[in-house]
Amino acid sequence: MDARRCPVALLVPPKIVETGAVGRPAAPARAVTPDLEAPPPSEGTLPTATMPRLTALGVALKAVGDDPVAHANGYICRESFSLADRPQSFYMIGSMGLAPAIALGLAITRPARRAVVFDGDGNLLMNLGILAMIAAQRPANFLHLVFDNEVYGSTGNQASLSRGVRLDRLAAAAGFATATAVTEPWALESALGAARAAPGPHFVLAKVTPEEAAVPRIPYTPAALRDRFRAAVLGG
Ligand SMILES: Cc1ncc(C[n+]2csc(CCOP(=O)(O)OP(=O)(O)O)c2C)c(N)n1
Ligand SMILES: [Mg+2]
Repeated sequence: MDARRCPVALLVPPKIVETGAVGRPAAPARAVTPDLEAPPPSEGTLPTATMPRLTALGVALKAVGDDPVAHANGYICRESFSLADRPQSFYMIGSMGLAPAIALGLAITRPARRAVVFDGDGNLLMNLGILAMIAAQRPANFLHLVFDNEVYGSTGNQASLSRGVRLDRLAAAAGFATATAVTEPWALESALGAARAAPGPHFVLAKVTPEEAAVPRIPYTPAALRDRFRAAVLGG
């Protein structure tokens, strides 16, 4: 690049890049990479999660009915797609942190309908300011559900800061109408039922295991996803 003074593209096959792996043997696949020093557990630490994300997604998809859902990118999309693909599911491809902003725009422009976001801990941590934006806008029809597996699961389980930072408390401090943390499927179902019965914005933190289901990639192009989502939302 220096010699030719022009941009260079490097194509790196999967499983080559691992944070902190230089000079030492590769870590076993999918082990949690302790590359972040976990902050000391805050008061009121939640019980260890036992609920796989796929189970939590199944509960959530049932609870939201026909509501439009903006999904954070990565395996959240893929697992949701594998359980129930629907035109009112928008799967973010590539961009982290932006699903709640899409759902917020929808909530503001379509106040008669609910807007839901299925978010990830890593995604939310990349755009924490969105909590303040949602709280400031106070959309009564907004539901922010975070599947918190405490890792960047889609890229190999690098540890995220949600292990020691209660994301639900950040949402409560920002000014969400309600903020609940759950670790069990029944509690998730009940939290989502309560959220749908009262004005929001609501925040639900579902603590899930880093387990990943063997699921296919999203087969649609970003443009096709945009168009079918737009048609579903405008038609509903
Ligand atoms: C700006 C940016 N950085 C990194 C990535 C690669 N990436 C895709 S998904 C993902 C992990 C997302 O973590 P989380 O929201 O916790 O979801 P999980 O995979 O754990 O379900 C990462 C790092 C990306 N797509 N965009
Ligand atoms: Mg995660």
